[in-house]
Parts: sequence; structure tokens; C-alpha cells
Amino acid sequence: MFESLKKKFSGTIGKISEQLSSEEEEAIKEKESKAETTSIPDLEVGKKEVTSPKTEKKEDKTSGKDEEKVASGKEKVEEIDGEKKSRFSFFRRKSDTEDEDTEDADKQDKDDSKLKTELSPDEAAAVSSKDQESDMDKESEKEGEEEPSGLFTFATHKTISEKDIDDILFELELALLEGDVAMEVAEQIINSVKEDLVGRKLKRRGDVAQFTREALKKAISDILVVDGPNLNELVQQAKKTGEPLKIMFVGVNGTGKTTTISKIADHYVKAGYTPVIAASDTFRAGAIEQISHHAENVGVKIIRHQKGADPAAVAYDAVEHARAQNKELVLIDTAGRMQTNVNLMDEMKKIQRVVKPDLAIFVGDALTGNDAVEQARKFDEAVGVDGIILTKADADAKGGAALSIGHVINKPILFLGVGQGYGDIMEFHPEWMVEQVLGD
Ligand SMILES: Nc1nc2c(ncn2[C@@H]2O[C@H](COP(=O)(O)OP(=O)(O)OP(=O)(O)O)[C@@H](O)[C@H]2O)c(=O)[nH]1
Ligand SMILES: [Mg+2]
Repeated sequence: MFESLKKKFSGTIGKISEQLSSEEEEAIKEKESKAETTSIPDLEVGKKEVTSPKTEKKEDKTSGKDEEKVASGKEKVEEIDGEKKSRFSFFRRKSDTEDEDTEDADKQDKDDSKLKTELSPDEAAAVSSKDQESDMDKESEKEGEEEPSGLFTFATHKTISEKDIDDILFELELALLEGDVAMEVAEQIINSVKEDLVGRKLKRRGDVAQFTREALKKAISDILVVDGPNLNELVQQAKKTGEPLKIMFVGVNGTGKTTTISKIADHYVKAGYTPVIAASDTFRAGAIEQISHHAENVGVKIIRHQKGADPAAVAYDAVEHARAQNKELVLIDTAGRMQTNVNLMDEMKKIQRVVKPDLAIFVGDALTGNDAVEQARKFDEAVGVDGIILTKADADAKGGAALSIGHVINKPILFLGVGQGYGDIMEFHPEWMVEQVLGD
């Protein structure tokens, strides 16, 4: 279920991680090359002035060897001629000529400013503050503070910028649209992820993947969590009050209304209730027989009239029956109709006027993606939908409708149909869906 949606999200996590980890790797390499330079013990003290170079032993975790590292004192090498300052060149080899040193210092300055121009203002500020820090007496650094393993200080302060993730999120947006995710939903996901990620500081390896996963989780949860009725509570309440809960199921042809009603009836019979079904699809040939057959299978009473009878009258009789027999639940089947068919939409409104159902549930076929979302919109406009059941989720790899439909009409998905058997229905919980599409 929803495999393709899952692939898209995990692809995005992978791409963002890759994008940023390559920068981390570069920084690590740079640090390692610096470490190599520092492993040459002789420091030039002639022409260059290295002020109070206190050294301490620090174990090199990668090589296992001890190496000398300047831990305090002014680490900056100042040129005698006074023009250049090398910020990152902590050490100088004795054999180096002055020219080479000047060249090195020049290069370092260039690298340094290049580094800054490539950085976002936040990152540049982080580097500048590092510069200042290196000017300060390192004695003031916290003793024994552990550096995150294997990361250069720049990398530990890498801040995610919009530029880092823009292209990847744009790709995700396109992929979501192709996967039948509604435009407004795709946009909201992208904006939310961007807002969450931009400005976050990466401190250790794996942060970026974790942050991206969290940002996606939040974005998807925000989309999926929609307030709505709690069917179980409503049925319980109906039992207490003696007034049956009346639910009308609506949707276009063949989405699974009749099958779903049978599943719901079965579900509540097993939970100790006594539903009754109204065979209000008096329009399609075979519809009354079909639902009668299901009612018999799951052991519930069906109220039926002749084919062509007034669907509202059938529903009315079913409600009367439930009241008389103290049944808690009336499930009203209706004929499938295209949302564009004005007459049939009006007929549905008549049932509503006559019976005043407590809930109108839109039954949509998950496989129809965006169409299901559009249908939901139209049915909501016509009768005011209270909740959604999405069928055939078992065969739906895309997941676009499941992700979008509730958000678009601001009504929750109550159940998912996950097969053709009576037991193939599950309550829908947003956390479950988030786990489906972002779980490991
Ligand atoms: N795989 C799968 N098939 C389903 C599911 N729900 C319904 N179906 C199948 O979809 C087909 C149509 O189901 P119906 O219940 O007749 O659909 P309907 O909306 O009542 O159709 P109309 O009354 O003609 O509008 C049947 O073959 C069902 O078995 C589901 O969750 N998963
Ligand atoms: Mg039907």
C-alpha cells in the first residue's frame, strides 16, 4: 500500500542527505589534510612569530597515533612583513621559504574568502566567529570538550540553506503531483519541509536524514489530521439515547459503497450492535439483490422496496424500523451517481431532507486519485460530507488520494477499504499512514 509515495519520500531523504553529506565529507577531508600538516613536528620560529604555542597531546582517533596539536596561545601566524595573516595555517614547516609561506598565506586567505562567498550569511557568520575564536586565547576553551567525531568545525556548524534543498524539494513536488497528490497538498508539504529544514544546524553525521524525516513527518501529519466525527462514540451514544445513528453513503458509480456498507454492518454486529440497512439504490439493476445478499451474509435486517421506488421512502422506512426495534444504526445505501449529474445529485438531497441523516459519508475509490478528490469536493458541496471512506487502498500504490482527500475537503478519512472480504476494512489513523509512508 502506498509504496510509490513511500519511495518518493525516502528518495527525498536520500537526496538531501547526499547533497549535504558531500559537503560534510569535503570538510572532513580538509580537516584530515590539516591534521597531516600538523603531524610535522618542527615549527618555524625564526621569521614567523607563533605566540605562546602551548601544545597538548591528543589522541588521533583515526590513526590511533598521538599527535601534537596547538591547544592554546595565538594560533594565527603573523607575517613579519605585516601584510598577511593566515587564519587557518596554524603551523609552518621549518624548510618552507618565506616566499612559499607568503604564497601559502595568500592562498589561504583566498580559500578563506572563497569559502565565505560560497556560504550563506549564517554560515559566513559561523566561520567569522570561528576566526575570532582562533584569535582568542584557547586557554579559555572548555577543557575536555569533545569535538563531534570526524567533523571539521565548519561542518559542525553547517546550516541548511534554501539553496541546498530547493531543487530536491521541487523534484519532490513534481513527483507528488505525478502521484496524484493534490496541488495544494503538495505545496503545503514542500513549504512545511522547507520551513523546518532551512536554518537547521548540522552537528553530526546522520542529522540531515533525521531532520528531513522529521520535517516530512510533521508536514504529512499536519495534512492528515482533520477533526471529525467518531463513529464508535456516536453508535454508543445512539444505544444510550435510543435514537438511531443514521448514516448515508454517497459517491460515484462503483467506488465500493455497497461493499463498504456490508463491511461496516459486519463490523458493528461483531461489536455488539444491531444495524439495519436501507436499500436506497433503487436505480441500478441488481443493486437491491446485491445488498440483500450481503445483508444476509452478515446477518442484518434489510429494508427494501421495488426497483425504481423512491430512495428517500426506503430510507425513511429503515429509520422507522430502527426506532421501533431499538436498533442503533441505519446504513443507507444510495445509487452511484456522477457528481455532474444534477438530477441525481438532487435525488440524493431529497433523501437528506426526508431522513436527515446524522452523517453523510463519501465513499471514494483510492485508485482514481485526483478524481476521487474532485468528486469529494462536489459531493461535499451538494450534501455536506462529514467523513470519507477510501476503498481499494489494498491496490493503491500511489497514495495520492489518501494523502490529499481529507485535507482538501477538511473532513477526515474514517476507514480504508483494504480488500473485498467483509473483514477488509480498517479504521484510519493519521499516525498509521505516516508510518506507512515514512517508516523504515
Ligand atoms: N480490492 C478492493 N475491492 C473493493 C473494495 N471495496 C469494494 N471493492 C470492489 O469494488 C467493486 C464495486 O463495489 P460496490 O460495492 O458494488 O460499489 P458501489 O459503489 O456500490 O457501486 P454502484 O452501486 O454501482 O455505484 C466490487 O467488485 C467490490 O468487491 C476494496 O476495499 N478493495
Ligand atoms: Mg452499490
